[in-house]
Amino acid sequence: MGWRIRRLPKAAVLGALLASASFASPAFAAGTPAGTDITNVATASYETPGGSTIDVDSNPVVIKVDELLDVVVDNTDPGDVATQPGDTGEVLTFQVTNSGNGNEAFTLDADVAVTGDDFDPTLVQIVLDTNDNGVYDPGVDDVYVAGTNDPALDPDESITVFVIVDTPTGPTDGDRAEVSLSAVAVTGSGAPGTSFNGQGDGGGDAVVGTTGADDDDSGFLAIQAAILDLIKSATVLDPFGGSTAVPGSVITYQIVANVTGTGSLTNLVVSDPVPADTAYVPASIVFEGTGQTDATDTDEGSFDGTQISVDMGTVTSGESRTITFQVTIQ
Ligand SMILES: [Ca+2]
Ligand SMILES: [Ca+2]
Ligand SMILES: [Ca+2]
Ligand SMILES: [Ca+2]
Repeated sequence: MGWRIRRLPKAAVLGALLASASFASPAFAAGTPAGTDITNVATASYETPGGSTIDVDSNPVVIKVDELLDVVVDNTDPGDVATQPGDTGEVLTFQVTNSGNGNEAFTLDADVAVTGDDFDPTLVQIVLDTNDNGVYDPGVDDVYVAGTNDPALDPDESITVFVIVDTPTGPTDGDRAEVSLSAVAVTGSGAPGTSFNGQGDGGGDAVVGTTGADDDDSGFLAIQAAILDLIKSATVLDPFGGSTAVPGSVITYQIVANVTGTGSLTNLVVSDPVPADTAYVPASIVFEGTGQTDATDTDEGSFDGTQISVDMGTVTSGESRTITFQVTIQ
């Protein structure tokens, strides 16, 4: 070590070394910032036979902190991103964090052809959350171009990254697709401990950390295709209490809307024209057991003079809705 400590009892030297061995607590998760000089001087003092005190310093030892290259990628979607066959512009969200101790830029790459899943989406683009609001803002957030706007992050700094994909028409309900985003330190990556001489921030070396300066994580698309079945039936009540279809008989039509698959159908509207040779029975629409007015108003049902209509709103898979209405045979 080259200590120049003279005329000191052994215990005094040890005490001085211990006193200087504690460093300030690091402010960053990644540790002391790259380029920081750690300077250490040992001191000692002793009394002369004449009673005066003599102080002795060691030479300073300066150690420059090298740059650790580390990165962490996390998919931050709360679950599978719901999509439907042929849908475009689906958004998967990731967070890229510089877990090293220097400023570092990262090369991003998205893999949409991961195998072992059910289908491959098409990559549209990778987008950086330039306005840092966590939301994909088309035309506002910058489109990422490798080598041009590789995000440069300070230690512990994160950036949100969006991977925009299109869903092909082939997959069916329940199919999933994996989408992976990787980030690699521009200075270098590889086995932990790999050193790039003199390329660290602040003049030290750049050293690959435990992450290999290369990380990736995956998000998933899942096809949620709701399927609608409309089942119609009719019962007849004749003027004699029987079920013959004669003039004057009342036909009660029942329409059941069954939604299966996954996801939901929105703005589901069921209409049925009143058949020729029949007359609509006023105010006969019943939706889910509740009588409806014929007017277009606050309830779900209406009759416009030629057809009945019921606006069911959003119906989730696994649910069904029932309509009945009546006509009289002329
Ligand atoms: Ca750097
Ligand atoms: Ca795939
Ligand atoms: Ca944004
Ligand atoms: Ca109504």
